[in-house]
Amino acid sequence: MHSTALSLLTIALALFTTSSRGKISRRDDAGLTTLSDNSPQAWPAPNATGGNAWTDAFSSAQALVAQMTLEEKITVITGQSGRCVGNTGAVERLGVHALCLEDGPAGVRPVQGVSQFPAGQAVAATWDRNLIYQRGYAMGQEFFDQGVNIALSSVTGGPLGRSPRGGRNFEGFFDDAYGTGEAAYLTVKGMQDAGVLTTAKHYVGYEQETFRNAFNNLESYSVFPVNVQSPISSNIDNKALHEVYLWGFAEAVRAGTGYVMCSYNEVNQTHSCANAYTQNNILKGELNFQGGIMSDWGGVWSDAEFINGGLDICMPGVGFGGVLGTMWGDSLFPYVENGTVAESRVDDAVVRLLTPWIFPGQSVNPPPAVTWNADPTFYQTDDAYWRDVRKVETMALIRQIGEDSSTLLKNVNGTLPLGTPGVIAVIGSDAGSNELSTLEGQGVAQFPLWNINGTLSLGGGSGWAIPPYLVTPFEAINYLYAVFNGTAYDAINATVESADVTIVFVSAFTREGEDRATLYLDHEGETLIQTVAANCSNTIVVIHAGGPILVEEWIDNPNVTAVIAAHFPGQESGDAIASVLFGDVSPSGKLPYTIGHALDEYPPDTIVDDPVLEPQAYFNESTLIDYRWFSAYNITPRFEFGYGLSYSTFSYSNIYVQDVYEADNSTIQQKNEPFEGYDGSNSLYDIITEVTAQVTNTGDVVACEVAQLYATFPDSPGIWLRGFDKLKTLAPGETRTATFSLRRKDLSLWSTERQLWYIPDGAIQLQVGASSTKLYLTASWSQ
Ligand SMILES: *[C@@H]1O[C@H](CO)[C@@H](O)[C@H](O)[C@H]1NC(C)=O
Ligand SMILES: *[C@@H]1O[C@H](CO)[C@@H](O)[C@H](O)[C@H]1NC(C)=O
Ligand SMILES: *[C@@H]1O[C@H](CO)[C@@H](O)[C@H](O)[C@H]1NC(C)=O
Ligand SMILES: *[C@@H]1O[C@H](CO)[C@@H](O)[C@H](O)[C@H]1NC(C)=O
Ligand SMILES: *[C@@H]1O[C@H](CO)[C@@H](O)[C@H](O)[C@H]1NC(C)=O
Ligand SMILES: *[C@@H]1O[C@H](CO)[C@@H](O)[C@H](O)[C@H]1NC(C)=O
Ligand SMILES: *[C@@H]1O[C@H](CO)[C@@H](O)[C@H](O)[C@H]1NC(C)=O
Ligand SMILES: *[C@@H]1O[C@H](CO)[C@@H](O)[C@H](O)[C@H]1NC(C)=O
Ligand SMILES: *[C@@H]1O[C@H](CO)[C@@H](O)[C@H](O)[C@H]1NC(C)=O
Ligand SMILES: *[C@@H]1O[C@H](CO)[C@@H](O)[C@H](O)[C@H]1NC(C)=O
Ligand SMILES: CC(=O)N[C@H]1CO[C@H](CO)[C@@H](O)[C@@H]1O
Repeated sequence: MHSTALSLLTIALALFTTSSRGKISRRDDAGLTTLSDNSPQAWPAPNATGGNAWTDAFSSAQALVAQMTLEEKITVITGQSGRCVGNTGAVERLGVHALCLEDGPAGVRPVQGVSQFPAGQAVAATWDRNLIYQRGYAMGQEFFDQGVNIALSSVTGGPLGRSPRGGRNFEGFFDDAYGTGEAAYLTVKGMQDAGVLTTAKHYVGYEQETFRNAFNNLESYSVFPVNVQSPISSNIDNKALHEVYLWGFAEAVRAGTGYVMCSYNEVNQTHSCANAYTQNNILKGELNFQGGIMSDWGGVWSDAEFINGGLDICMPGVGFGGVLGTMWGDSLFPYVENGTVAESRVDDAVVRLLTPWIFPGQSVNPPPAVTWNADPTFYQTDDAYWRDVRKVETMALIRQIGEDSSTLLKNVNGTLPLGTPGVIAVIGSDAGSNELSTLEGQGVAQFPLWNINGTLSLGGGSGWAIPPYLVTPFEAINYLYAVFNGTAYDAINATVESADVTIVFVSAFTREGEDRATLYLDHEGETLIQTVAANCSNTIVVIHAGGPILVEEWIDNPNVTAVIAAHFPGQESGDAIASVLFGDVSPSGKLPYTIGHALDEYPPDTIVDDPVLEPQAYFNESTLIDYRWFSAYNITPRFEFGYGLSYSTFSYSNIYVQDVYEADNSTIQQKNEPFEGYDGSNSLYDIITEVTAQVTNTGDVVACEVAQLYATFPDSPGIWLRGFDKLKTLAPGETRTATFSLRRKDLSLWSTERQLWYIPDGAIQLQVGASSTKLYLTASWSQ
C-alpha cells in the first residue's frame, strides 16, 4: 500500500506544477475524455438585467459601479478579513458597505444568542408548508438582528441525497427534487421576507463529501497533498441535471434568492465555480438568475478562469488568514488590465452583488452592527459579548417542528402513546446531556467535527448552530430510571428488569467533510437495542439521525414495540419527543428519504472513494435516486419514502382531476426555462390541473395526515412526487379534501434532444395516497 501511494504521489508531482494555491497548470493528458465543453468561449457570461423584480435596484447598482475604479470593483467582489465568516469589500465613499456573510442552514453560526433550529431534513419530515416558511422567517429574523446581510443558507439541492451515506444530507430537505423545490422556495421566501438575503447552495451536483475539495488538507479523506488532487467530478447527464439536481435551484431563483453558492466539486471535469455551462448558460441563462454567484470557501482555484466562467463573488477571497487560499484581489487585477478578463465582466459581477442588497433596502436600512467576532482567533465566549436576538415564539415553533417531524415507524397494538405506563426506564447516551453543546470555546461549540456523546440535536460542520440550551429527552420525560452509558450492559439489565417500558435513545452523527461509513447507529446502538429488548417486552426506540438507518437487526423483534425517527430536531428535542410519546400530539411526520433493508438496495457506487488524482462520480442512475430507484426496479424497501404512522388511521376516497388555469402568481423573478406550448404570455409555473381527494380520519384521536400525489409518465421509469397536502388536526370521523395544484412543470419532462420541458403524449398516471407505495387512488390525465 505504501509503495503504491508513493508512486502515485510521484506521478502526481510530475503531472502538476504547483506554486501557490490555485496557480496550477494542469496537463490535458490525465487520461480522461472531456465530457462536455464548459468553457466561457462556448458559454459567455450573460450580463445582468435586474430581471422583472429588481429593475430600480439594478439601475442604482449600475450607477454605483460607473463611479468605481477597477481596484474598488475588485475589492467589492473579493472576500476580505473581517468579523464575519465572509466579508465583502467596502467602497465607503459611495456608501457601499462591507457586507457580513454568516452560516448556516439551521441558524446563525458561530454566534451565540441565537436559536438552534431543526435541520432542513427535519422540517422536511413535517411536510408542512407553513412550518417550512415559518422556520425560514424565524431564522431570517435572527440573522438580520445579529447584523448579518447575507445568510449562507439554505441547502436547496446540493446535496439532494443521491447517496444515503451523504454527510451533509441532513442540511437539505427531501431526497427528492419536487419536495426540495417546495422547501427551497418557502425557505428563501421566508428568510428574505425577514430582511436577510439568502444564498442557495451548493450549485450543483454536490453529492458527496469524500474528495469534495482536495485543496483542504484538513479533510479526513485527504490522500494526496494539498494542491495536487482534483475534487470529485460529478458527471451528470443533461436530463438528470434538469429533472433532479436543478429543480430546487430553479425554485430558489424563482423565490428571488439574492445569491447562489457554487460548490466544491467539479461538474463534468470543470470546477463548479468555473463551469461556464452550468453557471453562464444554465443558471444565468436558462434560470435567468440576476443575483451573484458566490464561491464556497476554498472552491476557487485560479483567478481569470473562475470569473470568466461566471463566478461573481470570491470567498473567502483574500480573507480568512489565507487558510483556504488567497484568490482575486490584487492577483485578478493584471488579468483585467491585459484583457484576459473583460472589465465589463467585472462590472457585471459587482452589479450582481449589489443589486440584491439594494433591492430590499439594506443599503439604506442596514441590519444592526455586529457586536461579535466570528473569526476563530477572536471568538468570544463571554455572554456579555453576545446580543440575544431570540424571540419567545421561536421556541414554540422549534418545538412544534420537532413534534410534527417525528416519524412513527412502528407501533404495535397502540404501544404509543404511553398512557399510564408504570415504571419507565430511559436508556442511551442520546437521552442525556450533550457535553459538547455546553462546552465553551471555539472549535468545540463552533463546529463539532467528531461524534457527540449526548443527545444529538443537529449534525456537525457549518450546518451546526450553537444551541442556547438543549432540552434532553431525559429531562423532558423526567423519569427516575435512566442509564446514559449505552454500553454499561449490567446497569442497563438491572434497570430494564424493573421497568414496565423502556425507551432506548440511539443516534447516528453525520457532518460536513465526511460521508457516513455505514448506515448503522453509533455507540453500538444495535447491541444496545437488542440487549434491552432481550430483557424488556415493551422496548420503544427513538432515533436521532441525519439520514436512513438500517434497522433489520432489530426491527422485527416482537419486544421492539414502537420506533420513532426523530431526525435532528434542534434545541427543543426533549420537549418535542415527550409530547409525542405521551400523546399530547399524534406524530404526523413522514420520511423524507427511503429506508432500505440494506445499502445495496440503493443505487450503487454513489460515494466514490478511489484514491486517484481525478476521482470521477458517474451519475449512472441518472434521475433514479432514492424512491425513484426503488420504484423503477420494483424493490420494496423496509420503510418507503413518505411513510409514517399516526395514532389515528385514515381512509382515502374520491380522487378527482379537473383542468384549471391559474396564472402563476408566486414567481418573484421570472425565468427563461424553455417549454413546449409557450405562447408568449404563459408560464411553466401556471397551474393547469387540480387533483382532489377525500381523506377521512377513521381513528379516534385528532391527528394530521400528509396526503401525497405521485405521477408516472408514459414510457418513463419510476414515480415522481408532484404534490403533497398536510391536512391538519382532523377530528375523529372528519373528512377533508386534499388538494394538489399541478403546474405545467409538474406534468412535464425535460427533452435533452430539444432542450425544453414538454408534456409527454399519452396518459400520465396520477396516484394519491399515504406514502410512495401506499397509493390508494389512481386517475389519469393527458393534455
Ligand atoms: C455584456 O456587456 C458588455 C458591454 O458592457 C458586452 O461587451 C458583452 O458582449 C456583453 N455580454 C454578453 C454575453 O452579452
Ligand atoms: C456532461 O457531459 C455529457 C457528455 O458530453 C453531456 O451529455 C452532459 O450534458 C454534460 N452534463 C453537464 C451537466 O454539463
Ligand atoms: C495576463 O496577465 C496574467 C497575469 O499576470 C498573465 O498570467 C497572462 O499570461 C497575461 N495574458 C496575456 C494574454 O498577456
Ligand atoms: C395485538 O393485539 C391483538 C388483539 O388483541 C393480538 O391478537 C396480538 O397478538 C397482539 N400482537 C402483539 C404483537 O402483541
Ligand atoms: C464526551 O465528549 C467530550 C468531548 O470529546 C469528552 O471530553 C467527554 O469525556 C466525553 N464524555 C463521555 C461520557 O464520553
Ligand atoms: C460505559 O460502560 C462501560 C462498561 O461498564 C465502560 O467500559 C465505559 O467506560 C463506560 N463509558 C463511560 C463514558 O463511562
Ligand atoms: C443482560 O441481559 C441479557 C439478556 O438477558 C444477557 O444476554 C446479557 O448477558 C446481560 N448482560 C449483563 C452484563 O448482565
Ligand atoms: C422479550 O422480553 C421477555 C422479557 O420480558 C423475554 O423473556 C423474551 O425472551 C424477550 N423476547 C425476545 C425475542 O427477546
Ligand atoms: C458508469 O458509467 C461509466 C461511464 O459510462 C462506466 O465507465 C462505469 O462503469 C459505470 N459505472 C457503473 C457502476 O455502472
Ligand atoms: C395567487 O392566487 C391564488 C388563487 O387565486 C390565491 O389564493 C393566492 O393568494 C395568490 N397568491 C399571491 C401571492 O398573490
Ligand atoms: C425479565 C428478564 O429477562 N430479566 C432478566 C434481565 O437481565 C438480568 C441480568 O442478566 C436477568 O437476571 C433477568 O432475568
